[in-house]
Amino acid sequence: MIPKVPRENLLELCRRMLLIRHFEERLIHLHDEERFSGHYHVYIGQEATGVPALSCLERGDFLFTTHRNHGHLLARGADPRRLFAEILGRKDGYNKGKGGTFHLAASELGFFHTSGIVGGIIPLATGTAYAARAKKSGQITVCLFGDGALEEGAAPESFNLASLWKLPVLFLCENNGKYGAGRAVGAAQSPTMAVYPLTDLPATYKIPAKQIDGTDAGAVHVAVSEAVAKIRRGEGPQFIETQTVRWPGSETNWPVVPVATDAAMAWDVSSVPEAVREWYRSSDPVLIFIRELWEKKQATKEDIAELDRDVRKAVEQAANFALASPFPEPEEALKDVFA
Ligand SMILES: Cc1ncc(C[n+]2csc(CCOP(=O)(O)OP(=O)(O)O)c2C)c(N)n1
Ligand SMILES: [Mg+2]
Repeated sequence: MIPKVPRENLLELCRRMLLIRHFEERLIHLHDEERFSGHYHVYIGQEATGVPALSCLERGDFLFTTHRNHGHLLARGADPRRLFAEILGRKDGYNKGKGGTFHLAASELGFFHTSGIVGGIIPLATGTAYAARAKKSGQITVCLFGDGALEEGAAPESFNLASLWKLPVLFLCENNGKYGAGRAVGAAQSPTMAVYPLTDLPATYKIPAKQIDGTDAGAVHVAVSEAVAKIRRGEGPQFIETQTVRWPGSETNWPVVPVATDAAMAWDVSSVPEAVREWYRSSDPVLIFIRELWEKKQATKEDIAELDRDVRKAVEQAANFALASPFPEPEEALKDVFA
């Protein structure tokens, strides 16, 4: 289903999902062209979780994210030029090129820290929730992490305190089926987690927990807006598990683009290589959302094609901006350092 918001908001959600998709496909090519080095991860396949979820937040709220962070920043309205520049280690990046893909911080967007340490942000998010409650600031915290993070001891320790102290935090677990989890809600089981379903873990700590289809933007919007309303009313932490089907391009150690996404694939997947066609036909959250917009008469095929073209152009300009940005001076390494 599509979120119950005005048409212009629906088109903005679509634009952000397409932006994430084209940005990251371009990023993979930049890596293949050796424009940056080191490991990195992409958010492709999870766009219908991050985009509608973060649209439910207020400007001053706090966010924490993981190694799969680019999509979350773009969902929150990050400037793709500064994001590309940061990942490429350039001066015009969000962190002057010193954070890179793994340590992106954009405090103006509420992102204080991105961590590649699986589970590491869960206690940090519990901490900002504690601070906001102590200061009575009304801000809430959203902590975005993967299914693998629940294996870390920091997760249940944080759930315990968050529940005990009724902290204003949403734990949003994006289950992308790394360990063979299925798409059907409730079907996800991990061979490295004794707890099944995953929502039983927060529920043990008396945190209300829901499982939803993470490829359904409308379901995500309903679940997150309800959870956020409860948190703002002082009802304490909430937990949501969104289930997505892992993008075939993320199956290998280094991401690969099996086919360049075109919005028209929402209606015709014949151009998609057969080996990955099923994912694009039935599990691609961006194409599902586009199809729904059209079916519900919120956009014509021409509207979608125009949006797709505009986003591609913006992504190309952003990549060129980043490539033209200088690397930081060597002495920058000694600045912004606390000792
Ligand atoms: C504490 C810690 N242990 C192990 C790793 C290595 N590692 C990197 S990603 C990853 C899997 C994470 O799975 P999940 O949290 O579900 O995120 P996904 O990549 O599936 O989105 C692991 C084990 C790490 N980065 N940090
Ligand atoms: Mg995972």
